[in-house]
Formats: sequence, C-alpha cells, structure tokens
Amino acid sequence: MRRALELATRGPRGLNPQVGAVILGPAGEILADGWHRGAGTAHAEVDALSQLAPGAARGATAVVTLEPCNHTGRTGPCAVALLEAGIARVVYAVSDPGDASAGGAERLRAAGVDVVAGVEVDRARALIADWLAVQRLGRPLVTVKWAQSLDGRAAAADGTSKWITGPAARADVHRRRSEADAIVVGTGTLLADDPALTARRDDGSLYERQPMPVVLGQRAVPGDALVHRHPLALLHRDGENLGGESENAPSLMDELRDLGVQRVFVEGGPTIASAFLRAGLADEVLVYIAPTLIGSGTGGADRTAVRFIGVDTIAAQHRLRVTSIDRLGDDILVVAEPAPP
Ligand code: AOF
Ligand code: ZN
Repeated sequence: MRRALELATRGPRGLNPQVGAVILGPAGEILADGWHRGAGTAHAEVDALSQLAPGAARGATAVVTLEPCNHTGRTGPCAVALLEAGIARVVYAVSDPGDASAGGAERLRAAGVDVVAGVEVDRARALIADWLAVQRLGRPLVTVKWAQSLDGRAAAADGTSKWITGPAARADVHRRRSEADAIVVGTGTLLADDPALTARRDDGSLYERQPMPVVLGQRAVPGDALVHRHPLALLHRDGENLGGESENAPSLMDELRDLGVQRVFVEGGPTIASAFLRAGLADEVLVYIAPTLIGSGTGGADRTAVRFIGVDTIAAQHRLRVTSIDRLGDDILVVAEPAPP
C-alpha cells in the first residue's frame, strides 16, 4: 500500500483523485503497478492491469489506494476490470465517496473476491483530503485572507495600503498561494495594486505550483495588467453581486469545481473577502495583523478590512474558532475557521 500511495502522488490534482495500484503475485512479488493520470485517462487499477499479458493476473492481489469504482464514467468500472482479469484479492485504503462510483467492494465480494478495506487509510485520506472535501461539500475549499492594522483597517483613507504587513507575512502568503489551485481578487484590487497573482519565493523565483488567477468584477482588466504575464490563463468573471441577490458566488464555485479546482485562495480586497464571508463561503480565514494603527481619515472615511457580511445585529455575527496563532516578524497571523453551530 505504501508503494501504491507513492505511485498515486505521481498523478495530478484535479477533477479526479490521485490513485495508485500495485498487482502482487502469489509470493507477494510485484507483477505490475500503475497510477491515475487525471480525468479521462485510465484508472490506476486498469493502468496496472494493462501492463500484464492476458491471464497473468489470475489469482493475484490488487492493492489500490481507493476503493475500485463501480460506475461507467469517463472510463469503465474498475471492479469489473479486476473481476475479468481474475483478481482473487483486493486490498484498498479509502472508500469511494461518490454516489455513482461507490459499491465496487460489494460487487467484488459478491463475485467471491476476498476484499480488505482500510489499509493505511489515514495516509491515503491525507493524500486526497482536498478532493474528499470537494466531494463532501460539492464545491472547492475556500481560504479567505486579508492583512490589517491592529485596529482592523486594510488601507488608509486615501486608499494607500503598501505596506501594512512586513516581509515575513508576505512570504507566508506566497507559500500558501502555492498550495491553492486558484487565487481570486476583485477588479478593485487589480486596478489599485496591479498584482502578479503568482506564488513567488523571497528571491523572486516562482514556486512550481501556481494558482490559476481569477478576477471578479465588472470593470475591465487593463491590457497591460501584470496578471497577463501569469503562467496560467486569467479567468475573468462578473462578480459584482457575488453573494448578494445574484447567484454569482455559487456559480463561480461550480465553475471552479468543474475545472478541477480543489482549493481557492481569496485575496481579493475587502469587497471580495466580504462577499465570500457573506455567502458563507469561507472554510478558513487568515488574518495577518500588523502592529500599526490607521484609524479613519479627516472626513471620517474608514477602510475596514471587512465590510458588509450580512451582520446588522450581534446575533448574526460570524463566530469563528481560532486554529492557530503565529508571529511572523513583527506581525501576527491568526488562522480561524467557522465555529461549529
Ligand atoms: C478507481 N481508480 O484510479 C480512480 C477512481 O470519470 P471517471 O471514469 O474518470 O471516474 C472518476 C471517478 O472514479 C472519481 O470521481 C472517483 O470516484 C473514481 N476514481 N476510481 O477505481 C482510480 N481515479
Ligand atoms: Zn475505476
């Protein structure tokens, strides 16, 4: 199973889970192995079986990180492929959570195959934790991030905001960006800051993994915006009413999910951050707090980090649970998630 898990990591994150498979002979020797290379390609079991001559897997054991599927999707059911190959024993780690795809274990057992479930299940679950969450929620996981002064402002009255937090906090943001599949900003932030939306190290080099840049808002993205140099193509959507009366928030999430996005990093500035919070679309909140005070401007103008999030009375406040507190240089990072009801 550890070998199968290692093989699974060779596949890409995306619409389908990363899955590895090993076919073992009677003495436990490896006859073949395989992994899943993404939606539309062969599943791990079929990839492994395809390396064997007809009949060579008869009586063998298949070790798979995910329960063999039972459905015809982009490919046929693996449970049937294993049966047709004459596999006598199937060992797997995680059960398939899909309504359509589950049931492979039952089908194999019914056909007389010896089936063992749950082997190395913690490691296998950890490997596809984000994919499993997407299956459970029906949408990608969302992290909403903002930086603020100690008194909760994201900018001064004139809109200037560079820089509130220090280099250590910004480096932390970039590392976390590299772990997301998409990064969302509003056109307001795009026009004000011209962000590259790439994940970069201190020396300016790009992380291997880059989030897909997503810009929300009705205003046009200027032709010379830095984001056009991002290695991945820009997705620009009208998200003005995101999370309000319109259906934009859920439909953007559906669209990102269907593109294989598992983790969304919302860095969008107060309007976008507030829209996601208002829509109940924040699984994790990252607040970088700098030891500085900004207050209001001469005319009382106030640029709080978060605006209207559907709270008009204290009973409606968004109660969170703090999961970690860290010092990053002079700044503090608070990570929180919605408190269980
Ligand atoms: C397996 N082995 O290697 C994978 C499985 O649309 P399809 O045909 O590619 O099916 C995708 C679903 O199949 C996916 O959502 C998950 O439930 C399962 N993935 N199953 O037996 C594999 N990748
Ligand atoms: Zn399958």
